[in-house]
Amino acid sequence: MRALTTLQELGEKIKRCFVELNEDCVLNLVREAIARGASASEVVLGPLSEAMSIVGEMYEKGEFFLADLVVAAEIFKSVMRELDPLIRSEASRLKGGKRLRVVLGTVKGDVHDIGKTLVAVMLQAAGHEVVDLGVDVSAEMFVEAVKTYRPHVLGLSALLTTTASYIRVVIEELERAGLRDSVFIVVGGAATTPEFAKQVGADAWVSNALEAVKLLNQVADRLVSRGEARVPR
Ligand code: B1M
Repeated sequence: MRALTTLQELGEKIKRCFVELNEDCVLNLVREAIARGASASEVVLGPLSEAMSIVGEMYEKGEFFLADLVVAAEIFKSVMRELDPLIRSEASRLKGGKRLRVVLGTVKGDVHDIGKTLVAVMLQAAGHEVVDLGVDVSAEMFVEAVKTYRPHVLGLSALLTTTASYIRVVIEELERAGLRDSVFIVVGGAATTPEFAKQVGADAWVSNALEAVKLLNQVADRLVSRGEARVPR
């Protein structure tokens, strides 16, 4: 008798269909994985994100063109649209008792928004208030947003090696404006690492959206125990 396809095998199939840029195949397999008990965030942060990295590597090797990256991004977004209610419901189970206000954006020169948007969606669903500044955000805009919204946390995303160094510029501008110590700075995105985050003077680095929620829930607890967290106005 043919063995039932395991979730791991389904994950591999999802990756293959994604790399073939076959949207219908990806969506059908994602639906099957969910029906068989996979969690939506598991699918998005697992096989789907891994497949996106493979697409990126193929682009780097010249096996894919920029147009293929655009198609891959559209497929990823289609899956995220379909799984959005499930992702939100799963993240809402990570809800801590304390809410933080978070300002989030992809830095100047960088238009990659899929990962940053996923982080925003999961943080919101986990009960935090998120002000998403979008992509290509200048240091001045970040400083203005910190002045306006007085967030507990500032999330900076960078996917390009050329734009990652701009994170340092943002932090220096915050220092100049006397705002650096008012906010906990978290860095993420493919062009960043924990070492990089430390070098540029950020407070933390996270690898993915789930880690971002877990970290910010811990930060919320820490700030509350120091009497510093407040329910966002
Ligand atoms: Co571009 N791109 N791209 N791209 N692209 C990369 C980043 C690249 C690594 C591909 C490669 O060559 N291997 C490469 C950068 C190389 C480098 O600098 N070292 C690259 C390049 C070169 C470029 C262009 C320069 C290509 C060109 O024009 N010649 C160009 C730049 C445009 C610009 O920004 N100025 C470009 C354009 C594009 C598209 C527009 C076609 C498209 C983006 C569409 C969009 O975002 N709307 C695109 C894509 C799709 C990619 C890859 C393939 C996938 C990115 C992605 O969406 N991943 C990418 C390869 C890769 O990243 N390995 C690549 C899925 C997403 C869920 O993961 O974004 O990592 P990620 O987010 C994760 C974590 O990183 C973390 O949590 C997220 C969710 O789990 N995280 C945070 C991210 N931000 C966070 C913030 C936080 C916390 C966690 O704050 C609290």
